[in-house]
Amino acid sequence: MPISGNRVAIRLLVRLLAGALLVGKLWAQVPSHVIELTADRDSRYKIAGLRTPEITVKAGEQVLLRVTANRGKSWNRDGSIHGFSLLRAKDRTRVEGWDLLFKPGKQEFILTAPAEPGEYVVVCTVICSEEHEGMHMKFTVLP
Ligand SMILES: [Cu+2]
Repeated sequence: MPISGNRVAIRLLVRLLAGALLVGKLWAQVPSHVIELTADRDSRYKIAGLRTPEITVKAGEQVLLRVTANRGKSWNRDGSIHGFSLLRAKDRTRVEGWDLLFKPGKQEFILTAPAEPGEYVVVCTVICSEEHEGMHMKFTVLP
């Protein structure tokens, strides 16, 4: 009796430790730089507290992009209602890994900032209304 009781206790302990390790691992993967963005129904990016939305990151850092997307007047067949594509300001070329599509509601992306400091621009890639062309914002990468 005491032996099987010990076994149960040990099994429980092992499970608890495994659970704690898993939680620790997941926690470690969550970047500390969190960007809260709204891609809104009026074809505008919005960031709370900023009159003109703008994102600033450090070169190569991990960021968590937390997005709330609200449907505009039109959207893609696949259900994407806004896009988010990062371009180099100097030549408008796309940055790999930063071509995102948003579905209605909340969603999160873990992204790695460009290695090269400089000026970038975010543009919407979904024709979300007649105002779509105006859906862009400044994005700065600091050294
Ligand atoms: Cu758009």
